[in-house]
Amino acid sequence: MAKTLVIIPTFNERENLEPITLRVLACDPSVDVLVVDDSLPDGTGALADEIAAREKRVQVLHRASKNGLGEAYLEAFGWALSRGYDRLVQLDADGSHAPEQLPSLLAAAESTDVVLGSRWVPGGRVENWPWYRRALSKGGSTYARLMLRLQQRDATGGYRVYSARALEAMNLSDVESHGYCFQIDMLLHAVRAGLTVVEVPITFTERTLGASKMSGSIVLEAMLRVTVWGFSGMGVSRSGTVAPAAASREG
Ligand SMILES: Nc1nc2c(ncn2[C@@H]2O[C@H](COP(=O)(O)OP(=O)(O)O)[C@@H](O)[C@H]2O)c(=O)[nH]1
Ligand SMILES: [Mg+2]
Repeated sequence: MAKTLVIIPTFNERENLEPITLRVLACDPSVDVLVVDDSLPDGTGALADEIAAREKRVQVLHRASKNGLGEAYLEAFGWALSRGYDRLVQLDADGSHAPEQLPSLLAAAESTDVVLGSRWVPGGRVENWPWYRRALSKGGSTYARLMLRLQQRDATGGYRVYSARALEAMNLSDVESHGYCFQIDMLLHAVRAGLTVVEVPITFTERTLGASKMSGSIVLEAMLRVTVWGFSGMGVSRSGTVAPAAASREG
């Protein structure tokens, strides 16, 4: 059976951590959990250690400072690959991604390299998001799709499954995005590596506890990087293949 790790990034998520971890453990008895905590004295890291002491399937990766979601995930991917995990799941700590939907993502992962939990395909939904977050998410995905010629509808979502084989093929050493642009960066890397990507509808529910870490600088980073990638030919060509300019850049 595939060895699966659910990676939960945390930054100031003390109220959310225990419920989400227990829900993940309950929804699939075969998965392990890795909490990747960017230290903040709100005690999330200490709570993660307490949970890990009780639950054999939970481990914690402590990072010294907050350097963004991208770096936290890259460190976690390296951790997981070096320990022989076959499938790596990304899942937010704040309850927006329902662990109860994990079986449908994992089922899709049986026959594809990358699974995107998608809010913007038929059957996908967003609950309790204010209009501006909805617009930002939909607008961001649409802009990335047009600039980079991606086929996928939800380029910015953070509920995903990667096979270890996919991550190894993706040349992660040149992923530089810090904020949520990391999700677009990863999708672009997957497509450029010729991997198969499938979208599975999810219901995304806005958090009820704690605060979002979304900020103006995160939005700006995504806009700038996607624009630069688009104009420098890093996207996918009209025929759906990697553009020659981009392909040679990789070599
Ligand atoms: N380790 C780590 N986790 C982060 C960082 N920024 C955000 N997160 C986590 O990423 C997930 C999504 O963040 P959130 O603020 O809910 O984003 P939103 O849903 O777009 O508003 C949550 O689990 C956060 O705790 C970071 O810099 N480091
Ligand atoms: Mg959130």
